[in-house]
Amino acid sequence: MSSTRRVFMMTVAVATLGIGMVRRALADDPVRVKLTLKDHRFTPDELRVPAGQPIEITVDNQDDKPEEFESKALKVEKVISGNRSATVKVAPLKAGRYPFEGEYNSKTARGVLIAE
Ligand SMILES: [Cu+2]
Repeated sequence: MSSTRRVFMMTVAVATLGIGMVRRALADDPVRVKLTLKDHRFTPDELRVPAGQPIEITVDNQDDKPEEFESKALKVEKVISGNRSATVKVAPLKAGRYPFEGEYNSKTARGVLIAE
């Protein structure tokens, strides 16, 4: 193999590797969504996210009282102090509906995450 051809092949190999890494970074990047909790209600109370990608849900608790963000379907549970926010990570989901609630006020603090 000529040295010119060898350099060319190496350049192609490095470029291909580079593209592969960028693709992987994009696929692994979490989809970030935000929920606001106020007067013990979530806004929005219905969230749509892509299936098959990790999700990060930030819950901004604008009430003075603590709340526990909980979803058995998503296997998350997190206490958030009053006037604080917290972020929970969710592994890539299959398409479907995943209800969540504020456990301390579950009559009003309810919502659903829809993966599609
Ligand atoms: Cu709980």
